[in-house]
Amino acid sequence: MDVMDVVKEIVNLTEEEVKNMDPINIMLIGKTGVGKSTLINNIFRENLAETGIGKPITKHLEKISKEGIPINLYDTRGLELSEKVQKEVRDEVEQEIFNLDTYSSKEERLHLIWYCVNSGSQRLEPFEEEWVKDLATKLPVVIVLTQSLDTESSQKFKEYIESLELNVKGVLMLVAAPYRIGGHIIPSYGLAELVDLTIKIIPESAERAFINAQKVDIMVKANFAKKWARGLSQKLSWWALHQSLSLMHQFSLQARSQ
Ligand SMILES: Nc1nc2c(ncn2[C@@H]2O[C@H](COP(=O)(O)OP(=O)(O)OP(=O)(O)O)[C@@H](O)[C@H]2O)c(=O)[nH]1
Ligand SMILES: [Mg+2]
Repeated sequence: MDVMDVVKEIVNLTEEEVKNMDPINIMLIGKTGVGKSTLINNIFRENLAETGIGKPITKHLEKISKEGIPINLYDTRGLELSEKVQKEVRDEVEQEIFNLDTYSSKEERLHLIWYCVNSGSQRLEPFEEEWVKDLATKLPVVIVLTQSLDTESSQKFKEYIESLELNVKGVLMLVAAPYRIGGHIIPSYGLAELVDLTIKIIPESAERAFINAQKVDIMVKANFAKKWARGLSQKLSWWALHQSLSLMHQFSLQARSQ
């Protein structure tokens, strides 16, 4: 089923309503080669990721959208094993999450994260475990087990990840694009389920974004008050200086006249 059909079916919307729907903003994170761009291409049913159509945000981040589909996907790339690169990517991603949460308009605010892990690797690195836990305190996270060709071992991996209690909204197995192995074709599956779960999470996420926006509003006001107070104190000290100078002047005049 097409993603648009899933969106329409779940939310029960007409074409017109979908057009006017605020987009769902999702960030994809995961190690190099797990299949994030493949997932994006298959969500949009077009080769959009890595064709230069995305809007570059930073060195490792790109925003990918398609006319008529109310979903914006932020694709990260190059999360390699090197600790230096990992830190660089993580810093960029964290900064962008903060920026989108703090400075962007309501339509641009992030709703959730798809953290992608290759099922075949059967491994979630310690740095990923720690990062996912941290991300889950900021936004709803769905762990996407990509390239889940062997459903039996993928299911075991899924259960293992669930047992880690990372506070994520779900762990989902999928194959984003059909695989050709020898003469066989393994069909894709799981895309509609991912969109379905995502849309169910959105109301909670929108509420969180609203609360964050309020927090930000308070923060902005507090900052403004701080700046204003600082300006005032500068004025006050200027005023105090002025007063003491004029007092000194008066004293010296008095002293001279005595
Ligand atoms: N057939 C098939 N191939 C896949 C799938 N997922 C990933 N691959 C293959 O795995 C390779 C890497 O996938 P990408 O989607 O480029 O990985 P990525 O996560 O975007 O990697 P970076 O951009 O480097 O971070 C590609 O050659 C894909 O063809 C899938 O669901 N089906
Ligand atoms: Mg990619």
